Amino acid sequence: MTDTPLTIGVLGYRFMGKAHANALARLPMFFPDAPAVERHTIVGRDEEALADAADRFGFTHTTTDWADAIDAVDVFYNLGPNHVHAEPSIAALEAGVPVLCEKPLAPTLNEAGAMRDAAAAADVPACCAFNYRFVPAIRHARTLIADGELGEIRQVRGRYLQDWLVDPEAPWAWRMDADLAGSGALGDLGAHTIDLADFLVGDAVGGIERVSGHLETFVDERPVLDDDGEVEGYRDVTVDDAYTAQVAYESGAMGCFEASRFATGHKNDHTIEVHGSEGSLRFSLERLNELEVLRAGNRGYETVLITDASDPYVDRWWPPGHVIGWEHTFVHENYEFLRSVSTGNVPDVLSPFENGYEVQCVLDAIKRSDERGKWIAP
Ligand code: SOE
Repeated sequence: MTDTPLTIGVLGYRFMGKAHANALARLPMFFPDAPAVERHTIVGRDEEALADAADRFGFTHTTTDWADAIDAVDVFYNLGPNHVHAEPSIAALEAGVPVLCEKPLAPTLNEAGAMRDAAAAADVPACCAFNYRFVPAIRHARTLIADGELGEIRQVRGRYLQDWLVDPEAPWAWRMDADLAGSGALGDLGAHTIDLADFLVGDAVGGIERVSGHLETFVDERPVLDDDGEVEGYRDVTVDDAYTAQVAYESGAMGCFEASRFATGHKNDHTIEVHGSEGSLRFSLERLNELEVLRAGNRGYETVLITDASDPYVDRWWPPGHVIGWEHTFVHENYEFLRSVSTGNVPDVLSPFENGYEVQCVLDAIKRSDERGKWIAP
């Protein structure tokens, strides 16, 4: 591992920019064996906002041209809106620069395929940032399943419920536009659940044989606000506000998935349940330090606090019971990704672009199934 810090370039400085910048800043203190990094260049369109973000997030350079960033750094993070995932990520890979790209990989299957192909042709890590793979409780669940503690896997149930669009006057944003986002709750939230289900039970249930999907848009136009927060007009919502999907796995196991931005009372409730012949488990992001486990012979679930030093990453933080939060998943993810850049070895806890593409195939099949009103093979 060289002593020279890896210079990091980041496209995007809002929500995901802050999550990853925070993660990069935490690494030296909590993961001293991570490669040294320099928060080098931050990319965006608004120079004033960029300068402020660079100052707050500890980046030394800014640019409004992502190509300049790719030329200047060792590693490129694409944290922008979905419609800017493909071109800069492909350009970085063609320049031999490793890429971490936020989920979903792209708005369309074609763009995701081009990203997958660029990653296959490049000799550097290219990963899709599914941060919930890095929750200690999820990793404990994955070990229980892999060790056969649940027996034969029969059903997996995932739901990602939020309520930030219940107000019809909530303003329009890029996540509501099919050309910019690809889909709504399906790609924004469903991508996490489809990936996490595969991460947990994929080895046990095989691939997805067919899907049946249903998408709905409850509010079909929203206000566009000007710089003063005043309504200057209305714009169509061209994506789903909620989706449900049924999945048939090759093993005969069944999947049931849904997401909503209208689930009043649920703020960020990503819940996964797995039922096997010998037991079940249940995880909810709103209680991310806990895992509920039901073992054969027990009458009900037991709630286990996953904060022991033996649990993944926990020993890096605090003693047992001193719980961690949502932001820690990004620290774990950055640690694993940057180590893959430094060593060239991409562990299976990361999601290479090939996996991100497979998730995109499922999202696309769910959307096509809804359009045709029939089961579709991904
Ligand atoms: C949507 O509100 C969102 O920010 C997703 O885009 C993220 O991927 C998810 O982790 C939290 O909710």
